[in-house]
Amino acid sequence: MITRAYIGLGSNLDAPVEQLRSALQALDQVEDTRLVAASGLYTSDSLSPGQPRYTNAVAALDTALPPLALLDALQAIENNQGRVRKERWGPRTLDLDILLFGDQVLDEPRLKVPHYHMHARPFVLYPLAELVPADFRLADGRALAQLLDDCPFVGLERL
Ligand code: ROI
Repeated sequence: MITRAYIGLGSNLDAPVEQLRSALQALDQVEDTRLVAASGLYTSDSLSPGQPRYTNAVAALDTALPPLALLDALQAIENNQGRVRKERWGPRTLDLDILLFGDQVLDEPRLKVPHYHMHARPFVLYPLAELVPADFRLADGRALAQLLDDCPFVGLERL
């Protein structure tokens, strides 16, 4: 079975734009997985004060992997691109989050889908909106158009 998954990409260290470009290539090379589309790149201030600005994007993948195997593959890409986990919300060379995994709702210790914070993050919602139809709904039924209405395009710059 093939599942359409949406991945949030973020970086605020070591040439973020290059980090995201490499990550998109790496996503296309994950086993049993194909990169279907990528949004434009967006920059915004960090939600945690005192960090460099972030560059973010969203990618659509088709994958035959189950969700936790995809998560393992994403963490391998993060590690490969020099991610060092220090503080929880600290700056990072690369952050890859599974935002949506088909129509699945998952609440597991390692993986909650739809991603818990995505509804409040313009740097996730606006790039996602580039990749899906206007009437798109998250797996839990929330309409993307409503989330966008509630989350103004503030502080976001499309490169
Ligand atoms: N802020 C922005 N703008 N983009 C991110 O990807 C991001 N990621 C984070 C925190 C520190 C919450 N802030 C962010 O983890």
